[in-house]
Amino acid sequence: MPVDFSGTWVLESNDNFEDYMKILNIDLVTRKVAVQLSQTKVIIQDENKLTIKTLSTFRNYEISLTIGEEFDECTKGLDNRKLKTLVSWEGDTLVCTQKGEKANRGWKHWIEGDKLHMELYCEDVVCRQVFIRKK
Ligand code: YOG
Repeated sequence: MPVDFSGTWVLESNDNFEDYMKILNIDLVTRKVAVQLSQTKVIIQDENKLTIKTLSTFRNYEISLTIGEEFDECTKGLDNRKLKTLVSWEGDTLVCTQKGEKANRGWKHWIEGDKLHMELYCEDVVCRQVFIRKK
């Protein structure tokens, strides 16, 4: 296990989230609410199993997966698409590809000090989020 992402992480910056939501065809009213939200990631990592909860006052989203094994993801409550999702290690970075209707979709997570970094991408849009570890 290269790195342990387990912990509770609170959103500190959220760059370009609006464009990421636009490219996923999220409607204006929902975007206006979502862009204002604080998000908390609760990550449980156990060997090659991973649960990631993304929590907010508006909606929650949770995935559980085995690293290195493709699974069916449905982004229920987000853009409600069906994806073939694969999460794997690239060094100490967790890299996710989400095959589906939208090209070049996925995300990356890595840790620098007490910060959890995330890149969310879809087509030509990249959203960058930074979370701070909750003590
Ligand atoms: O995380 O894939 O950590 O699943 C991205 C929202 C906003 C709802 C959140 C609720 C994409 C309305 C998940 C925000 C925008 C906007 C809190 C990102 C879609 C709808 C849930 C993600 C991975 C990696 C784990």
